[in-house]
Amino acid sequence: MATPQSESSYELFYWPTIQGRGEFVRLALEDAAIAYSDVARLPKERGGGVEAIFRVLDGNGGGGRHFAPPVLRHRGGTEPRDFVVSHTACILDFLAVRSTRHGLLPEADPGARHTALQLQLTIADLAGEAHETHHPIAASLYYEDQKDEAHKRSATFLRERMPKFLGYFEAVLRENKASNKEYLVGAGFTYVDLSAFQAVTGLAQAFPNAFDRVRKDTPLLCALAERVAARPKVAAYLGSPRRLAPSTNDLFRHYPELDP
Ligand SMILES: N[C@@H](CCC(=O)N[C@@H](CS)C(=O)NCC(=O)O)C(=O)O
Repeated sequence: MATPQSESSYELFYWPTIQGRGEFVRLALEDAAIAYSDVARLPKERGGGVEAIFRVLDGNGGGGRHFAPPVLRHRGGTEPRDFVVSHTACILDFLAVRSTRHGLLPEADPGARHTALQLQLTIADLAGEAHETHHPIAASLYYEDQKDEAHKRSATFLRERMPKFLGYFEAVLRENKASNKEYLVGAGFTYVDLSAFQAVTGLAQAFPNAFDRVRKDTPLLCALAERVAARPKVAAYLGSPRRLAPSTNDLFRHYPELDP
């Protein structure tokens, strides 16, 4: 198998300098050892750069128009051929269903697909609200231009919404544990566990004080995140240059003033 950064039949189109929503896809590709190109991180001479993202959004990637990255292109497959898909949850569902040998969904349980998708869409909602903590008015404005609103938005997010989201995933894990299941989808490990790791890690990094306050109420979720981080392929990825460092350009951002 080629290394994940080499040319391959899977191509991810995502902003090259941030983890963002692309990271949910990167983690799935890495854990499943699916070879892929992170196209916008390639040099322009090799078809990379952010221009590659705009080409695929504009429908010049061979798979219709797409609203926003991440976008995944699968080239030269047998079924379906040259497929292009956007929206994080759709991409993960596509990857998981396309080949159960990737191990992103349990083979035996057809119901697991929709349980996984429903959980992943809840993570998408959480990601959207986390973004609003620093961009409550408009993504097109600088954080500095919406700081007052960001204070108010992050206060309610940290007081009400983050505990509700994390408490929900904790309750799912608690119920699964009662029947000796250790992952978010009862039937076994799925891509949702990888995304939950990313959400927990992102929130803990962005809001260390607020996260410390919910940690005691979410022991199973925190333990799941640790187990995911220790998966050999995930651990190798996290220690590699492919894993981008957190920053104040990212989806999960640490601004000390928003995390009293
Ligand atoms: N629902 C989409 C949201 C995609 C999204 O918001 N992408 C961001 C980057 S993480 C973006 O570049 N959006 C541009 C825009 O909405 O105009 C998903 O889950 O993938």
